[in-house]
Amino acid sequence: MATDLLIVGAGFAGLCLLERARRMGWNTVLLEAADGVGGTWYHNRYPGARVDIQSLEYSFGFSEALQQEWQWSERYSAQPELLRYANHIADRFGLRDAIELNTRVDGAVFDEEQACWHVRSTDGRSWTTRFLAMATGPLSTPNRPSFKGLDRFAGPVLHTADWPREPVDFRDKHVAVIGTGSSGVQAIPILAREAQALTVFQRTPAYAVPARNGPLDPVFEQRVKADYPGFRARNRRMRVGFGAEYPPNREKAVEVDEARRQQMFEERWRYGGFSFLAAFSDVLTDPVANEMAAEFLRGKIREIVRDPRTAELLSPRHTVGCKRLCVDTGYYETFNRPNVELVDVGTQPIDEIVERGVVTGGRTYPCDVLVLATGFDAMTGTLTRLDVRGRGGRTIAQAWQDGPVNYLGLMVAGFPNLFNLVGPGSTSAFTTMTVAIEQHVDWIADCIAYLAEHGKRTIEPTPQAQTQWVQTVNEAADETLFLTCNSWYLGANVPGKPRVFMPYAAGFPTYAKQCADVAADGYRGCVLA
Ligand code: NA7
Repeated sequence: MATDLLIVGAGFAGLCLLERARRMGWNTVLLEAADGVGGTWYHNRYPGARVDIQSLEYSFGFSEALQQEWQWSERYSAQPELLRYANHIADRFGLRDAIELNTRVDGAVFDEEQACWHVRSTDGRSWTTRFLAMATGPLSTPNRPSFKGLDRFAGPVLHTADWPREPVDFRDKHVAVIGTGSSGVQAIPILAREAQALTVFQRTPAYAVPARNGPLDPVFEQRVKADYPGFRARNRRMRVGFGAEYPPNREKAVEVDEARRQQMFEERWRYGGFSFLAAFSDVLTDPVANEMAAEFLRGKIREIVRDPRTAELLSPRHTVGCKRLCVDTGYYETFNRPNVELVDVGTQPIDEIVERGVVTGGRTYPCDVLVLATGFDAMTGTLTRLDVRGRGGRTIAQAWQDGPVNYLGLMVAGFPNLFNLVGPGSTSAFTTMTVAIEQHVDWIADCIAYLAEHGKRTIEPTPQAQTQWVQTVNEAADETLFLTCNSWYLGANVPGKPRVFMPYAAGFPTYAKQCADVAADGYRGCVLA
């Protein structure tokens, strides 16, 4: 039997869409490759894995009962609690009977005659559905660099995004970590405490601002819960979908005196997390202001790290915020430990991995366990690996060979009735994920309902509307400093990937309004048939 909607992925986005589909009364199935729900929070079980947005903001607002009853224990929740939250949603809203676990989708074909999708899994099963929603996540395909000799390594090779379920014992082990993005920065302080010795291979140093994590303040929680809808609405008006409690400073760093600049940077450093980037309104747009913020952070590194050479190596030179800012707990402090060594692989890349070590700059660094904190083939990596074929048998990989093209980030020309959630062309990781997800879920649900009301079977964007949207996304990026470094936003972390800025950088309110206007205009830019 054909379903109304088939969702791929049981992460936060898939669960949220499934809950809505249930309420809409649609016959829906959700396919998930893993043996549990939770997506990102299922796979990223590395020590220290934790959300970098405050828990009260990184949570769903679609159900007042849910947001009232759920209790976060910390200001920034750790992975196990986030995984419990995903499972709670699946149970509380009775979603499990629509979810098929251990079911890896490997392809889908659009049937032009019947106007439906035929979806198949790796174990040979198939489904037919009117609408297909890819809730496969923007950060879900691990990036595993092809280091020479990696397969010869005698010990375990663990990727942060594909971490074993059983606890890993690092006692008496010499551990090597490659990568110092958000995952590495979270894992390194804990691995340093657990392992006998830790060697960190750093290609690009990271800017990190302390999370100031701790138990959730009950007074703050009470205040938020007294008016959760108002709290959500205020956050939705923020460019990034969070931070309304501690709004951006409207002053410009370049227009205030040195004392005021230091005071504001210091205040935000003390508050912690992403608020630092909002210390002044020009930090992310004016290179001079950005360098002031960068120098403040480098000053903190010099204060914290005792060995001047290590402090210098840890000091980034790129634009702050160009790569996602890391939100840490004791990261720089870790390099004061006698059992931790930092190795620069920015100037001299890793030559090879040998049976019991990593070779770079003519030296072999011994290790028993290798941790790859090397990130993701972000935003496009999961979809382009699937054999999803639209009109004329064209695959997403073909349509996106020069970079992702789409309309509003939600739909791709030639792929009718296919929706992509929180992927390229939408604000995605530039907005707190739960806010971005709920906006997409609302839009998709309204769209499907509209088609039913108007007796239409399919919707797809016109190539012209798509081209214009890609231009809009590029123009928004041109106004920022995000093009000045090699980030996963640009695909620059994966060799050979087209260098295209993928998220939409104009801010959540602008994006949400554009999506709403398109819908209000009867899905302007789309063909409804
Ligand atoms: P990131 O932020 O992409 O970080 C990956 C790290 O791995 C980064 O330091 C990379 O250096 C490094 N890397 C990647 N390939 C190599 C090779 N070949 N050699 C040495 N070092 C390498 O991924 P994360 O998992 O930390 O975080 C991803 C997002 O998840 C994060 O932004 C949050 O949104 C949550 P590079 O900087 O590319 O020089």
